[in-house]
Amino acid sequence: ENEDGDLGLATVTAKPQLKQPSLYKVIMLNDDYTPMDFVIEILMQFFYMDMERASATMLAVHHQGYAVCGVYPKDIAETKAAQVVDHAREHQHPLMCQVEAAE
Ligand code: TYC
Repeated sequence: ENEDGDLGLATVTAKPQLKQPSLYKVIMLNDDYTPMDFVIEILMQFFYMDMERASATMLAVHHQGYAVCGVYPKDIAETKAAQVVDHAREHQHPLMCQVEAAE
């Protein structure tokens, strides 16, 4: 018999309640100026999409106003969004990303 009594394994395997959502969406926003090819290249470079998926995602943003590019732990999502925006600014494009809790 252990000191947890009959709770046994349940005591040591129970997950603590999370204070923050664990996953965050990186959302790309539409604008009127960023070239379509540039957006496709970003989706391939930063989100590891193949050309077909990158093209479809770019068109979803273009037509719906936004699309989810990926879901990551918070720090990775924020880093990716910042890298995308920095890259766009280096090329004088107004492309914007948002990070939002996934659940
Ligand atoms: N709307 C842009 C254009 O017509 C293309 C575009 C797509 C811009 C996706 C941003 O996140 C974006 N050139």
